[in-house]
Amino acid sequence: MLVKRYEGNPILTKDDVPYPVATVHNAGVVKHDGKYIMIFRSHKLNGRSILGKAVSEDGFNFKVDSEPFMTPAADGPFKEYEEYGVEDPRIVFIEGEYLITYSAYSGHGVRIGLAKTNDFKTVKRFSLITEADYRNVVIFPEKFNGLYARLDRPHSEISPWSVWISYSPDLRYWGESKLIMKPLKYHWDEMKIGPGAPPIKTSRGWLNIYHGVFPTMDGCVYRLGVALHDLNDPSVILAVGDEWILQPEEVYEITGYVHNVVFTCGAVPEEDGSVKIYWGGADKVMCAGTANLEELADHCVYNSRKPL
Ligand code: BMA
Repeated sequence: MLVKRYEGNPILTKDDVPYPVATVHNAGVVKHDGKYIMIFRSHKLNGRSILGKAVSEDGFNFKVDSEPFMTPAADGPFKEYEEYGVEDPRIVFIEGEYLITYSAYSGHGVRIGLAKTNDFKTVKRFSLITEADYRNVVIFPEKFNGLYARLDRPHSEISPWSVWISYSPDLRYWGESKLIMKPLKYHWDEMKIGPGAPPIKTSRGWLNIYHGVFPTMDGCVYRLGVALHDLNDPSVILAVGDEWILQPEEVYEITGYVHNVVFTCGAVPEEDGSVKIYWGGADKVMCAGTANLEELADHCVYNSRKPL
């Protein structure tokens, strides 16, 4: 098994949150000042989402702040686009600051907001960096030829939901977009794919842990897979593991708010070559597991399917 589930799963549930929520899931996680910081999504009891913060010494035992970290903007240009909630945060550290990309929902659709923080005490919204309908934006933790790079997943009925790359000089204006990976017909990720955790740098390439969706008579199944991007040119996908690395198997992944879902927004590489992967179980609880970065790269390379 490539991903070993933490024996104490789920690591965080609504019962750990000191304000009323129905779920705790789809969290971005980073290491900051020797501690693990988790920014997680919760459904409030009206069905709309907010973001909370939890802190841990060991990456598994988290304590939740007494107040939410981000709620929909109450005024300014973000208000109109966050009316229905803020969801699925990803965090990356680049050039001295943490960037948080999150889904902003409103009656105008779903688009991506970018917020910045240095300390996770205060957070400042920077820009809405896509129009509707986009989800799953992850920013690379390094620049390429002086440009920021991001993976994203536009909504399209013509070409199935696929992964694109775009570049920006300033995090505000994005362009040079290119389609780089598509779902594969009659395969576990045939319906949709989307970036998951921000890409992780390894000696063999950027490791991209993504989610794939398969439609069944009993609804959709969300699983995780892994792809390897070229270190110097992340628009080049070197290999994609043909098989998933994680699928809903435990009770807390099979039943919950939405059943049969494992969905990642964050993974933390460690100095010993392991990686802690965090995922939402059935859109209701937070789970963690560990994997080995070399083994994940092997998984991409030794039984690879084509990205396009
Ligand atoms: C996606 C997003 C995720 C969610 C997943 C499974 O479309 O809404 O936040 O985890 O569906 O319900």
